[in-house]
Amino acid sequence: MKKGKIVAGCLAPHPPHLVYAENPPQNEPRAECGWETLRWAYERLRKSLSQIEYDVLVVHSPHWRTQIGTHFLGLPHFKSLSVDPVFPNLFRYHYDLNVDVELSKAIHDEAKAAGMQTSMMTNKDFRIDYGTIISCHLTNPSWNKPIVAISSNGGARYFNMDVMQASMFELGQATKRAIEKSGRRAVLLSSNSLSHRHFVTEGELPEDMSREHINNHNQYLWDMKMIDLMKKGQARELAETITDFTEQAVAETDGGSLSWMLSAMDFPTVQAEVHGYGTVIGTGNAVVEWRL
Ligand code: 2X7
Ligand code: FE2
Repeated sequence: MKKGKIVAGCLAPHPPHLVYAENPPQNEPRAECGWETLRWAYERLRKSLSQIEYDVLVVHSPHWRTQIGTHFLGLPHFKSLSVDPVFPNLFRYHYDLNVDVELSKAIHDEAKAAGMQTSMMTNKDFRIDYGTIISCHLTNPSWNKPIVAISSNGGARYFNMDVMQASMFELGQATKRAIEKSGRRAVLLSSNSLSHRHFVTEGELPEDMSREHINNHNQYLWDMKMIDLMKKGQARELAETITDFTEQAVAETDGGSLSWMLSAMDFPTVQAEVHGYGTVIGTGNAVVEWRL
């Protein structure tokens, strides 16, 4: 079997607003535009990924949060309705997706062999979280490739942020080993915003862009610091800064998705392509691609 490879890693944030504003047939609510800087950033990411061949999207999501260990989707097909609990007015999405169970199980087995707590999710009625769905939809709206979905872990609250991040670095290495053995060409998705303080009220028209701006300047400066490290190819420094960033910017890296992905890519020195940055209800979001 040929050796598998991670061909790209993408920071792929999942504000439900972005799917809402795209008006795909799967989503019930209708919008009149909104959040173009980020939607056009995703357009650029899709164009870039269309130039490479890959077999599977492997996504790690902060909204599938398991308290004990790491879980993996373990059935070939899931179909249901996903409703965002905070923004049901924006996201009621009918999904119908396929899972690369062989690769999912292979990553599970590698992580287990490395001493991690793991479990395969084989409940056919399991509701896929909106983080997974949105990052995959915006990266590949045709859903013509299978996915592997990996849960994030609540260890940052139960132990502390450094402990959780360290375990995600291990999970990243296990993911890399499994992909290499599998023969697959994989694109990784870290499904998270950067700074994550959001406003607690919404205008009557959610897509009224005259209201949209970063929650506060501190959050913005932290986002720029992290993006600068990505652009300079300093993934190791990024990983070393991630605990301070997460705690001081209340960042959505608290699920470990970005740490998992940086580690799986072996902390690349390649300069990342920043396709765009924008805010959603005050949170900071960047669409970024590491082409390996
Ligand atoms: O889950 C989210 C998010 N990460 C960012 C912005 C707004 C809503 O939901
Ligand atoms: Fe989120």
